[in-house]
Amino acid sequence: MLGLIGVPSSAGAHGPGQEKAPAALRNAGLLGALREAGLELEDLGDLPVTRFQPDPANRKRQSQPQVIAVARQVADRVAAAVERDLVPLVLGGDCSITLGVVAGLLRGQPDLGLMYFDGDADMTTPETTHSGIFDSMGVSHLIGKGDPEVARLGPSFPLLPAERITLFGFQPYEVEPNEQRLLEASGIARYPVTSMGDRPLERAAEALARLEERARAIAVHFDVDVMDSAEIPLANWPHYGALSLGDAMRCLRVFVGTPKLAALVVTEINPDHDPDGLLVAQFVDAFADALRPVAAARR
Ligand SMILES: [Mn+2]
Repeated sequence: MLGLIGVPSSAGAHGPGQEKAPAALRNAGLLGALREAGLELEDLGDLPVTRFQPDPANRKRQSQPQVIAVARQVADRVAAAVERDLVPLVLGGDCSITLGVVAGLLRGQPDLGLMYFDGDADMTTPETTHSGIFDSMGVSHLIGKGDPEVARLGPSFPLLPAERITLFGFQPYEVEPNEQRLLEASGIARYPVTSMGDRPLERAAEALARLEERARAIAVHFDVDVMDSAEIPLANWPHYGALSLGDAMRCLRVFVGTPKLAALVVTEINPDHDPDGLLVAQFVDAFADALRPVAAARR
């Protein structure tokens, strides 16, 4: 059974908006759509709202205390859900919440792997960032780089070894030169969107199989910016030349079909980009459909 946890936070974002996503998804009927798709789920409610605030005094680590506070709360909620044998479905919120999800899962499952399905590599650090925004620094902190307090959010350090992280769907032109250097040195498995040609599903299956060999449990991080903003402009930070909505959802279906699924995190939906609610509704339908394999696996 899934345990739904809303994380209405834009603490680590480039601006406000994403803190509205859990409510927007609920209002668009996400829970009903998931149940209609055959999923059993328990609603564990939302964390308190944390809205983006600029932090001009800390240009390279904006809102670090807020990012940490949210991630700690997420970790506690996730760990409590796992203790009750629920698979957390975490609705963000900006990408920095995945640090909290991983930290929470690690309490019960040290051999965790992460499928990072995202339009970015998120490998900047306070040393290399131009913005100081933590949602573009998540993966570097998972592997122990960057801000020591953020990197030490969980029960292990680093939170994850590089060989148990796979980046899938990032757009190479979004990766900055310093980020690229860290990425290459890390040895993290990489599946840029530009390497997929017309076979994204085969690439997804291959990426998952490789990660399954190295991890006993797998968390899936799904940033909606892995989808083309020219088709579905929901992501907080637009991405073009990304996967189509259909291909992204088919890849997601592959990832959540793993028998090792430990959690699913959905990030970077900004409902301010969707004043009529039409895109969120479209997303909810496609997302619930992509999660059908989870229902089948858990009957
Ligand atoms: Mn992203």
